[in-house]
Amino acid sequence: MSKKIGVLVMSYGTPASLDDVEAYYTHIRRGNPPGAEQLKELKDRYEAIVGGVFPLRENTDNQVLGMQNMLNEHTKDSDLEFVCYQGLKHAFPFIEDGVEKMAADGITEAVGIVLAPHYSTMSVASYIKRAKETAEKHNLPISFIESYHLHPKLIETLSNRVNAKLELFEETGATREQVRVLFSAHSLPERILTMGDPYRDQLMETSKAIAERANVPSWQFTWQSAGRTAEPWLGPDVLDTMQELAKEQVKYVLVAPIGFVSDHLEVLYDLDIEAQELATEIDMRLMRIDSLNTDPLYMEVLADEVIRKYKEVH
Ligand code: FEC
Repeated sequence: MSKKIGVLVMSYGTPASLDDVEAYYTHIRRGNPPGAEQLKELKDRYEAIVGGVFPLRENTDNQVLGMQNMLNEHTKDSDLEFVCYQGLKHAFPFIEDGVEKMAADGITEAVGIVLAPHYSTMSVASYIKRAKETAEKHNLPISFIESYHLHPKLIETLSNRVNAKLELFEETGATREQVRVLFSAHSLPERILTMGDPYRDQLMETSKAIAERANVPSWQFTWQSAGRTAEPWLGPDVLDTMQELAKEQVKYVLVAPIGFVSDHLEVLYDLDIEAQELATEIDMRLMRIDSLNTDPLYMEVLADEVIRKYKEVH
């Protein structure tokens, strides 16, 4: 009989319906309900997404399934069976629900991974903390992958995506040199830097590795999707960067949101609607690389990392 290992696959989470947005937003704000205007503004953003309101739910479901299939493929000739459980940061099934389900199913060993390649105290560390606390209550040993931002297959697939869009620019008359590639990721409060957080450095490492592999002649890193709070967030924001590039007469921009692994609000609204609107205003041609979603190479990255982590602790 094969040995069952639980895999807690953690992701940000999204509301289940428009009626759920308030509870979701309140959870993100650590229990403080948003004001009526803030709530309306967030609902409006969800409703503006082309092709459906909450794509992250289906995308995460598909990623978990894709990862499960990849793990089965990798372990078919072994006596190990990895079983994936979903745990979301801000929506049902919460991280705690995922761990509890593993315990209820009789899982006695587990590995946890986040659907975000870069480590930060405000993202991955907080997922891990919650999972660990619940696992301890159930005496369930669980080890975690903290980051995988330089996994060769991640760099390969992101480089392919950058190349594909650079070629599209070339087909429409721009040279590669004329296109500025903007690698981007979710901003965080500036105070993470004084905490020695590796987030920014890891993002720079991923950007450099892709730029080298894809032979990108002209690139820079920028932040996006900063939170609506009073404290300073890491910048420059993508919209400010675009304005600066317009002043430098840069006409072609390719945005590569390397901190995200699927299509959701921060990609489909912040980049595809908000940044596109600005691009039209300032007469800039803006494209974005396709999101990873269930890209088989990304599924391989996740499966490789889980198997590697399991072997490391055994
Ligand atoms: O499609 C969806 O429904 C969800 C899209 C979504 C993703 C996402 C990923 C990250 N966030 C990160 C950090 C913060 C911090 C705050 C914060 C706030 C929001 C709000 C929404 C939201 N985030 Fe998010 N984030 C997504 C959506 N995020 C909506 C609330 C309204 C707003 O400010 O726009 C500030 C609150 C706090 O202090 O906690 C910080 C990071 C990631 C990428 C890593 C990960 O996926 O965990 C970091 C997707």
